[in-house]
Amino acid sequence: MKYTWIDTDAGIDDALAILVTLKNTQVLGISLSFGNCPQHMVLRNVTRILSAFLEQHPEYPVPMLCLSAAHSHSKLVKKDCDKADYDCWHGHDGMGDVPDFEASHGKSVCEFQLTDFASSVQKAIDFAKSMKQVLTVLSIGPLTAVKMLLQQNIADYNLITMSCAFPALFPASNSPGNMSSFNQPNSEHNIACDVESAAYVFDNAKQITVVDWNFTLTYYLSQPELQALNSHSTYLSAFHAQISQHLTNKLIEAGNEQYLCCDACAAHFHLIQGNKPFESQKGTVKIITEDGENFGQSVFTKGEGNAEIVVYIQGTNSWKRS
Ligand SMILES: [Ca+2]
Repeated sequence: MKYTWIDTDAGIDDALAILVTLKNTQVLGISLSFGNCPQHMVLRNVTRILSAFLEQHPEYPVPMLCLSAAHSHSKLVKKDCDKADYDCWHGHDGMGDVPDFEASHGKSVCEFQLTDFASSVQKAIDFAKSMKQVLTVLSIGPLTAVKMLLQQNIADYNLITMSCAFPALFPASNSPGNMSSFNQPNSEHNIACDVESAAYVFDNAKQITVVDWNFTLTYYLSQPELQALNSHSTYLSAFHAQISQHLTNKLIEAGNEQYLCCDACAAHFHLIQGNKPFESQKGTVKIITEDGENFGQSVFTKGEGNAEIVVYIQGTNSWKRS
C-alpha cells in the first residue's frame, strides 16, 4: 500500500489526479492551496471531488483536509491569483462550471472538518512510518505549501511535483512553458504562481522528483480514452464526465485532439514508481526569480543534486508516449 498526501489547487486536471490517487493508494490527507483558482474555491472543489469519491467508496478512510497556502509568498506575481483564471482551462469556479451536478443527481456534498496543515502532514508521515512505508507528498499546485513544510523541518517524505518546463529534455514537445498569456513565456504555471517559494523548495528539499510540463504534453489521453474513462455507469464517472467537459472543450478550441492530463501524469508516476520501469535525469534545478524575459524559468543542470526529472515511463493501455 502506498500512502499519499496531496497538495492541490484543483483544477480539473487536479481532480483526475486526486481521483486516481484515491483509487490506487491510501490518501491520508489533502491540503488546499491557491493557484488555478483562489483557495476558497479549491476548498469547495476538493470537497466535491472527495464527496463524489466517498459516495462510491464509502469504506475508504476519510482523508484529513486542511488549508495550506492562501496566497503567493513572492514579491512579484504576474498572474492575478485572487480570481479564477477562466482562460487557463478550468472555468469560473475552477472545476468546469457545473455547480448543480450533485443536486441534479439527488446527492449532497459532505462537510469535512479542517485540520491544521503542518501537524496533519507530520501525523501522516508518522502513520506511514508506523506501516513501514514512506509517505509521498504529491504537489500539484504552486510549491508554496511545500516551502511551508520545509521551513518547519517537515521533510521526511518522497516529494513529487508537477511543475517546471524543461524543453531541452523533451525535443518532441520542446515547450518553454504555459504562461505566455501572463507575459512569462518561459515559465510553468505552478512555478509562476510563486517563483520565490519554488526556488526555496528546489534549493532546500532533500529530494524532489519532477514531472514537468513537457512530460505532460507527451503523455495524454485520447478523446476515446477519456470517453471510456467517463462512460462507466457510476455516479463518480458521471461526475468526472461533467467536470472534464469544460477542459475538453477548451483543448479542442485550442486545436488539441488529446486530453492533456497535467497533474494526473504526476499522480500516474507516483502509482508506477517502484512498480514499473521509468527513466529520469538527476541534477539540480534553479528557478530564475529576477524579473525579465526568463522570470520563472526552471533551469536544469545534470549531475549530482537533489532533483530527478522524469523523462520516460513505461506506457500502459491508457497512457502512451507520443
Ligand atoms: Ca494543479
